[in-house]
Amino acid sequence: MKNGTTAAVERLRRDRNAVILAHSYQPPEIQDIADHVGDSLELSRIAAATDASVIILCGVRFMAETAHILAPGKTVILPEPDAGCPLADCIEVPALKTMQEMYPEALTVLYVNSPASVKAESYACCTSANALRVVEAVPSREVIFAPDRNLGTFVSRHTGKRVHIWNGACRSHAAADLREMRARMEEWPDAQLLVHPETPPEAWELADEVLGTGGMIRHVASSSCARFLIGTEEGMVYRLRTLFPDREFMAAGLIYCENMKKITLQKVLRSLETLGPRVEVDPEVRRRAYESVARMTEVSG
Ligand code: CIZ
Repeated sequence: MKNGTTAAVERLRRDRNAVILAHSYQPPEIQDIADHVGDSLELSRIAAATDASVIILCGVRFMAETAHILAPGKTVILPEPDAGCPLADCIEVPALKTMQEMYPEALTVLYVNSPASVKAESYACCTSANALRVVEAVPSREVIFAPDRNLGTFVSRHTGKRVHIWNGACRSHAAADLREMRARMEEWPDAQLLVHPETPPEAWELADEVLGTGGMIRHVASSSCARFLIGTEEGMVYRLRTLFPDREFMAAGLIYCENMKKITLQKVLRSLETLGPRVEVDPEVRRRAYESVARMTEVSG
């Protein structure tokens, strides 16, 4: 039976013509109530195409900003305004411009985990699902890749481009504990280990596949393996268990993002009641960031 909060969210979502989008790292109760659960690429595409008037973005700030860049006519709401991303916050416009002056031949590819103001200074954005394809498609031999150094290293190893890498990291993924990963591998020797490219390259050496969350879902769907160890934020284990109840999943060590867990059902309900807190990107920043974000959505994951 539905509890009172869930029922109230469902009623108000209809009354407000709202769509609830949740990232795969969100808590189970948010994934369960969402209209769509996915990675940044999927959520961006849905935000751009939806005919809902209100987008409730259950994720972190840069995701809500990206939705507003793509859908400026919509009311975009982040139910917890303090849900930020330390990786996104580690890059600012003046420092990027200094790097661009150092490498004048390079076009800038920006991981979507970045502020709107910095996106406005980039050639193209990407997600972990399409980083290799986006970088390959950029019309320059040299690329500045920011802000995640591990994803940048992955891009540098797997594309033909000369890549200048910004020295930032997702602190949750960068702290992945390799000893714990090895212990889980001993516990489930028949399992495949899937790790995210935001984890350190040493983790990739242990893994069967290095994939973003969308890639993990596609990999499991096409694999005959029964068990998987998951080396990304722990919300993804719930997502995979929901999608594939006939398989087994275990976290390959604790990778936990406290910002992703700040959104609760109560906050979603309050957002539907008050139509806030809104995320609005400054119109001039939006205009300059739009093309870069659109280039990301055009490349397959
Ligand atoms: O692209 C995204 O949504 C992030 C932040 C991770 C992933 O691999 O989905």
